[in-house]
Amino acid sequence: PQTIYLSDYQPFGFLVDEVALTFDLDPHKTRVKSRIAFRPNPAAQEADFFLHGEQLKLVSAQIDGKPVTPKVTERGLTCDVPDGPFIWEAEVEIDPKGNTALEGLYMSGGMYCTQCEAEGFRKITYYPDRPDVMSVFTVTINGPHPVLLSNGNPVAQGQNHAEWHDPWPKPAYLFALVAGDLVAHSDRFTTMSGREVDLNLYVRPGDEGKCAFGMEALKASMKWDEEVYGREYDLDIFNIVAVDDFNMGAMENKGLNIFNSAAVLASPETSTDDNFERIEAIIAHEYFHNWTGNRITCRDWFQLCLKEGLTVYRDAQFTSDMRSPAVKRIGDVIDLRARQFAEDQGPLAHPVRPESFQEINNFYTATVYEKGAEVIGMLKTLVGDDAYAKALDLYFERHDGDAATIENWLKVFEDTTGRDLTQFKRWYSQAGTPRLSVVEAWDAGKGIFTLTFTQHTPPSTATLEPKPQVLPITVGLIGADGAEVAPSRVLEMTEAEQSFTFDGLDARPVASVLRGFSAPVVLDQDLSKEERLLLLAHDSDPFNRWEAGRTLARQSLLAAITENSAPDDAWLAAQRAVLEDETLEPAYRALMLGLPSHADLASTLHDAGKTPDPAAIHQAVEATRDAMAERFAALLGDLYDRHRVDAPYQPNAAQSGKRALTNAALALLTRVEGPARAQAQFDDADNMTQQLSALAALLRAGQGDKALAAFEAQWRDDRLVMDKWFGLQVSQAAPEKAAEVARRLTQHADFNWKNPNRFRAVFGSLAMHHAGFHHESGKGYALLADWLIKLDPVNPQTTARMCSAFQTWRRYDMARQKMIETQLDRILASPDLSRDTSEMLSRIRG
Ligand code: DPP
Ligand code: ZN
Repeated sequence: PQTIYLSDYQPFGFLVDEVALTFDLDPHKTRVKSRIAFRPNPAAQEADFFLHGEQLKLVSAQIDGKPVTPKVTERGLTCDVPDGPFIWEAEVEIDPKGNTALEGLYMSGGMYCTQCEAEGFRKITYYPDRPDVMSVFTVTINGPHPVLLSNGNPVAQGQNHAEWHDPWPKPAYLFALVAGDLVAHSDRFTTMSGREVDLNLYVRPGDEGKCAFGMEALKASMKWDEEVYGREYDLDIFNIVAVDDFNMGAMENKGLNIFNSAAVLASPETSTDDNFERIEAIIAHEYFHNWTGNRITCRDWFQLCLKEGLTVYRDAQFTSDMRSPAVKRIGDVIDLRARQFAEDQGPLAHPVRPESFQEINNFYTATVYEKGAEVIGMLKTLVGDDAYAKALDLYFERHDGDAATIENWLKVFEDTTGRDLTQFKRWYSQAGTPRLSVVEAWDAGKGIFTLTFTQHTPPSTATLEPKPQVLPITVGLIGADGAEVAPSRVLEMTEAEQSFTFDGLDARPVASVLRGFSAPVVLDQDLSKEERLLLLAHDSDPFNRWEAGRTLARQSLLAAITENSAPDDAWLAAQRAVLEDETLEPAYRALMLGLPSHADLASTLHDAGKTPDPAAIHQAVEATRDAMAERFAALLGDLYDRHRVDAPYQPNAAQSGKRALTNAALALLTRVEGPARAQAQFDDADNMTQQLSALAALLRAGQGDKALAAFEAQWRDDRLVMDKWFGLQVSQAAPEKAAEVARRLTQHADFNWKNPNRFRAVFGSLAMHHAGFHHESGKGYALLADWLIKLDPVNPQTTARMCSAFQTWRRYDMARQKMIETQLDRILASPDLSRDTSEMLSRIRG
């Protein structure tokens, strides 16, 4: 396969002034007519007329009305064209129903829908399918469906016919079309300048009752973007469509967002609190793309982080404003460490702005998205809130309508602040997670406290010789009595080693370093246990307070794994004090009851030069949870009773927090009390959060068979709830049974493996079940490999994504490595392996 390089970028030889598309819909023989006005691009060197096109049947082509015979290959076509402006017309035939890859125009549950990012438009018609080619689109749709949608504003609606016009020039990846028998949940929004916007959430009949929350989230997002970023919506209509078969979460097509139904449909009976929060965030994310992604798009796919990092950062700000900032930040860091650190420290490591790829779909990664967002957060910390706001205003003013680059983005910060961001730019070009260590010195005579930091990024194939990066390190100092003696201050580290002093101190303080997780690094701070206990009890920074608890938990668990020791008493006592503190929000205390994941522990052991044993990790975590349950039993019972929600269900932060705490308590209590409480909660539940938490506790206790059957009988017709039913059985299985449970579920009549949500419910859960997936039998590896081989010809994108389950394989013992290697080679040997999967596996295998 061909490798594409950032350094090879060339503008396209032609500009597109206008695109008119006509669709005559048919499940197997859809006809697409295109009429495209091209003219030579004065900024381009080369003028080869190459149009992308894949899996298209070319029916006819004309230039300026005269038939032409282009040279057609598997990847596109070339044609001789006139010197000046000309009109290209083509008619192609495509097969939406045969399109199982879910890229381009395809069918899902009887409806037509599209997914064009990154390179799906070329499966719809011949076109320069690259984000820097922007044009105004007019779309005509003919087909026997009550709802016919495309981008922009509706210009004509008739029986089985619709025309749409999008006045905003856009790249082809933002094109969308939907047709089907859909119902709308409608509302209106008045923008800050008084523009009336029609809002519709289209769903399949039967799902009308799951729209209200998504609509409220959309209106809240529209208002927030006006208030916080001054960004107003720019069309008369905004449509969202829910689709069952979708490779990703959702897609920000101009004026017509298409969502995986799991990322938009919500009701108290069928969705958990976590689902509600995620839906709110994804609605916001896609809406925010209207400015950061659509009005200002990317010059090429290497700049993906320009829109994704910024939009993830913006949706995190939104969630913080809607809910609890501390809880949101902690959740994001847990996720960053689990997914992005694993990626950055393994064979798939790549910079936030990659420099080469074979298949761009493989770069919709935690690094581009989540580390990309961290980079924005660091920039904001370094320049300050006011300068950030000014820089963003300039960005929107200067680049509206552009296909922009990271250079453009950084330049607005340089121009507004006068800073030189040359070194900061390494965050975009270097792969790897920096290791930051800190040592302290205390000069009692002078009252000076010195922190000396050292940074080092381990080299990777992506970045052979990493150089020092700019690290904003937020630090506060705590006195022995727990009071803050120096408030948060941002230290700007630029060297490999650098010292910072704090003077005027009466006594040696304890340093609270990297508050708010101010940089995405691995921090090595040699604090004593007493110092960490002090931070856990008193740190005024809620993130670092939680972090102190997490570090103590990790240390206790590592001792349990390597020395078989009992859980640390002092840590448990300090944890109790936090749990009892009624001034702390319940959601925060629920997080305090969490433990580092098995994968986190495996990675920590690996970092310390030890080989992680998944079974030993599992045992240590179980023993620790048992100890917590026994020790805290009375307190947990009390928390469970005191924070039960009696009021009617609301998915808001306050109620969700209480449920998070009571359900964390329930999970532990079931260990010491048996299943009665969980069974009662299951029987009484009137919402999915309560029902599912109870079911999880019952399953873990080995007492879930009856509840599982009842749950299935109740929900068998609800696709999204059944995904939970499939997933939970795997995630709650004992390690030696997990692969067998997954295998049995693949034989269930409702295991529709071509649906990405269902496939992920089973195999995503298996891959996340550390002790189950890595069970010494190797059954987990073999089962996943069987199914990846089966899925690849049907849906390369989802297959390739699931391959990352193997990315940490070099951490484990030789026996496991051999078993995994055998499976990787078996997949690699399958005939006609997709470009997506073969790129992923070759990188993982190394
Ligand atoms: N651009 C989408 C998103 O991240 C993914 N296709 O919102
Ligand atoms: Zn996005």
